[in-house]
Amino acid sequence: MIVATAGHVDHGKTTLVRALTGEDTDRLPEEKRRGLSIDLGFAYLPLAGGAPLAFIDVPGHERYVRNMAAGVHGIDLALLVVAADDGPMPQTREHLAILERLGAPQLLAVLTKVDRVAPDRVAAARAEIDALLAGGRFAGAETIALSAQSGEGLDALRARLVEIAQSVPPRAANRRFRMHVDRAFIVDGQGLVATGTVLSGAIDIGSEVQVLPGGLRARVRGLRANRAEAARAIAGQRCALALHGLDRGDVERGDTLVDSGEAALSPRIDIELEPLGALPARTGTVGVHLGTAQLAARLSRFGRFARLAFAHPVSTCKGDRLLIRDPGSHRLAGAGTVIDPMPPERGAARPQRLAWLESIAGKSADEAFDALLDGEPGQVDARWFASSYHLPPGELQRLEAARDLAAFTLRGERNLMRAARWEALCARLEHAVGDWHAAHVDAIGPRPAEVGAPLAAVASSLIAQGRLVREGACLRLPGHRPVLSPQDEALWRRAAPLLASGGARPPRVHELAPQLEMEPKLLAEFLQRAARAGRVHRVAANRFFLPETIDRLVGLAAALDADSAGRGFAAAAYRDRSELGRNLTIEVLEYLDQAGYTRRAGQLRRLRTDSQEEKRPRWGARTSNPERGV
Ligand SMILES: Nc1nc2c(ncn2[C@@H]2O[C@H](COP(=O)(O)OP(=O)(O)OP(=O)(O)O)[C@@H](O)[C@H]2O)c(=O)[nH]1
Ligand SMILES: [Mg+2]
Repeated sequence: MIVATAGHVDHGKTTLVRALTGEDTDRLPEEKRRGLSIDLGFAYLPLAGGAPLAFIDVPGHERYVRNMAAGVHGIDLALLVVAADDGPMPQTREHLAILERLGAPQLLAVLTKVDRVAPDRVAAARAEIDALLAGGRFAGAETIALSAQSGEGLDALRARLVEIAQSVPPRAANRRFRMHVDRAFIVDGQGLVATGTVLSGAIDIGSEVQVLPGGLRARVRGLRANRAEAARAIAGQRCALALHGLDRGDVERGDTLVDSGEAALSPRIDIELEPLGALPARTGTVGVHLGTAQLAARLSRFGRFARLAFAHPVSTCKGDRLLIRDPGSHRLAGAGTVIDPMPPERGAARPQRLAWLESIAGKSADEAFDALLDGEPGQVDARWFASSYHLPPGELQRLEAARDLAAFTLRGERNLMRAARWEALCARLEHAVGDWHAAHVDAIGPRPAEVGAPLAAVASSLIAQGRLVREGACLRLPGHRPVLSPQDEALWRRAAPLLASGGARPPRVHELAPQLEMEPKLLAEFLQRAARAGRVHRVAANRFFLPETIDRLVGLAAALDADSAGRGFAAAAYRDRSELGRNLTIEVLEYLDQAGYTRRAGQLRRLRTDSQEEKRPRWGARTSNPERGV
């Protein structure tokens, strides 16, 4: 069990820890000289047949309240120390507020220096403490009166601590290793040692850790858990890690150590906000206590929620508690709970976004997973989710296995959706394409935007399943063939051989028109209809190519690309190989670029390979950028 002291300066915190453990936690020369704690102190009380009690002694002076805040996250129990002669004082209140907000699970009040006062003052001070706690999270907490000087009451406190230690629930086992660093120092022969309270998971000698936010990685070469040499430290223990390969300055208080897996890291976080004092009405600069770090941030409020934007990335997890200070007065102005450790940059105030935050606020990983799947838009980014909750890989698998889900790729990330919902999206698109076919029998099929394709991934999935076919920029049902009117069909039978006879240089519209004894304008209109039906490709305003001709021209580009050893080919090389002549070469190459067969970079072109998993278009020009796709 980890126990932290709290309370006003000089009320006897350090003396109490010494009386319990025999250790003096005021080690700094300046602390000795001034008779005052400045930084955190650490001491242990061995218990027979169990883990020792680990004490974190905090300074009471108002100037060092940031050190206090760094010391009390991740503890199991707070000892709020109040001197009987003074009673509650300003930092008693401030520390209590911090403990309430940072989520200390339990609090025990300790009334010290009772040797200095008369018995009726002890009773009065008890009443003052009860009144102080009333209405807060620790209302009704027990007060133990004692004197660290005479030893009176110490046994009662010790016995109570042992009792509480036995009832402390084990920490959740389903999160990965994480520890905010509260001290880092060099030990001769060991190198850099970083200490902290293990918040979640476990860490072993030999494993790799990351130092966040910087991202340095190091191997654990030495380890202590609750000060004893050990092979492993687990959540709820004080831990010291000797980190191989790191040097002074590589790790500092405020950094976070995590295992080697992916962890949330972002210059902005979205929080649920609890206003306590002088908070900016809408936006403003604030001070933030986050883990053991002290940072400046820009606060933007959105009702119950707020965004904190930092100058550098921070690593948080969903559910992390933080404190907000007024940057001028340093007074506690608010508290927060992290809801999204990696929010998208834009759209923070959108109603959908706030509803989304609302749906997962205060929820466990399991609950939030369901809430996201059942909410809008009903999809969960798997990597975001696992990082936000710092889940081990098996946990996400467990969540997935317990539900009937469909997985798909969205903006390069694996996303999950309830299978029934996903199938409904697929069926809706399939039907929309069918309806479109019915309304446009002479056309290949709709562009995705014309049928309101909800997600690119829906169309891709249907294509992969063979339920839709991609034709250039269009979609069609596998069975759909565009039909021409009988007149157009008859005309096509005459026109197709003429187009074919021209090879790579089919006749232009005004050359073809006299051969077919037609007005060029009417012929152009007919060829447009044929293009819509996928019979020809419109390469330029007056030039239509048969699909097999396009295939040959693409083959030529592929051959030149293959010969270029990865550099790409020039238009002149294509002209020489195709013998198309300068102007037509440019027209053809521009068509190939625009249709997505080739990609132009400066004067050179390469064959596109990034969309190879997609079916190469055979009919119809691909006029949209395939990267944006459907
Ligand atoms: N008579 C009496 N004096 C005490 C008792 N406990 C602490 N003191 C004295 O009170 C003074 C302050 O004690 P500390 O333990 O340093 O107080 P602290 O709360 O750690 O102070 P900061 O760390 O600076 O906030 C010291 O001179 C102690 O000897 C007690 O139970 N009885
Ligand atoms: Mg002290």
